[in-house]
Amino acid sequence: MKSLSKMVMVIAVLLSSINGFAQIKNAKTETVKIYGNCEMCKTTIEKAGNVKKVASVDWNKDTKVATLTYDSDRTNQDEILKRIALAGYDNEKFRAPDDVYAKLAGCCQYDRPLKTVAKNKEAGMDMTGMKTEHGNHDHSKMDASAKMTDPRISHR
Ligand SMILES: [Cu+2]
Repeated sequence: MKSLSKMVMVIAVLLSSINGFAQIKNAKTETVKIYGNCEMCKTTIEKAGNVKKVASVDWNKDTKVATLTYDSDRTNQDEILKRIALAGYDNEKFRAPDDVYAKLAGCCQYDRPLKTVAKNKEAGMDMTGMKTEHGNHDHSKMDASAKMTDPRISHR
C-alpha cells in the first residue's frame, strides 16, 4: 500500500509538471471558445492570457477552444478573457476592440462572429449563462474585475 501511494504521488507530480500547472495553486480548469486562425494567434492569445503562477492558457487552433487553468483565489475567467479580448481576440464573453482587431496581422484577422447571429442565437444562451454565473459570484472577485473594465470592450 505504501509503495502504491508513493507511486501515485510521483505520477501526479510528473503529470502536473508536464502540463506546467505545478506552480498554480487552487487550480481550476475550464474550456472556452476563443476566435483565431493560426500559430501566431495562438502565441498572442496565450501570451495575453498567461500570468506566471496565476493563469495558464492553452489554445487549440483547430478547435478554437482554449483550456484555461488558473488560481481561483487570485483571478477568474473574466479577467483572463478580458485580457485576451484586449489583445484582439473575440471570445465567449468579450468582443475585442475594433481598432485592436484591425491591427492584427492579415493572417490573424479571423472571421468575427456575426453580431446578428450573436443576437438571435447566443443572446438567449448568454442570458441564462450570466444568471447562473451571477448567482455563484463572489463579490470580492466581481469588484476586482470591475476595476479592470475597459470601456472599449463590451460584455456580450
Ligand atoms: Cu494568426
